[in-house]
Amino acid sequence: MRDEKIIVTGDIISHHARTKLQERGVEIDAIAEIVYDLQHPYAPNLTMVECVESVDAVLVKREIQHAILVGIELDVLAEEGRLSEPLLSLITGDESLFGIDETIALGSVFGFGSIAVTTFGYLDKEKTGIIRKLDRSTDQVNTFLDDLVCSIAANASARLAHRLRDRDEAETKVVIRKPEDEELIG
Ligand SMILES: [Ca+2]
Repeated sequence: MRDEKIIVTGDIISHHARTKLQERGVEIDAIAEIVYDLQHPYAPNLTMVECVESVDAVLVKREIQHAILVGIELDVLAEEGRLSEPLLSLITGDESLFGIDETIALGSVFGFGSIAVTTFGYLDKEKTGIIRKLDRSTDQVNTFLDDLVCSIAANASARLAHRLRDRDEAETKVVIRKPEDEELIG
């Protein structure tokens, strides 16, 4: 037991979560590309900058950062053989009935509403872009990481969908309001 309690600030957690993703080969742009592919059919004017911004906003959430730290730590410990059996074999073998990798990632999806939950399910099944690359990698253990990326992308995509709808509605309101304004002038 430690005598002194170390206070871990949000800055430290955020920095570590981002660094860990990068160390494991996951760049923000690669997640943003998945978000772009998901949202572009509904928003033809969507830019990659908006997708990157949405991924960044998701990575600010403490719940996501914690999930990233726990998941990647377990992947790395398994890779280095530093877990006890049978957990070690369950993680290194990416045992399909294990399910804790999905549970941790799914836990951080609920904060972004039902669209995020369904998108997570879709990405987990389709494994697009970097998710497929992680899933097929033989260089490192990505049992937790592939699900974490599904979660980040699903959250960023859902967040963007809500924002784009808000923006559309705000624009429509201006159009609707116009005749009223003109009447008032008269
Ligand atoms: Ca997995």
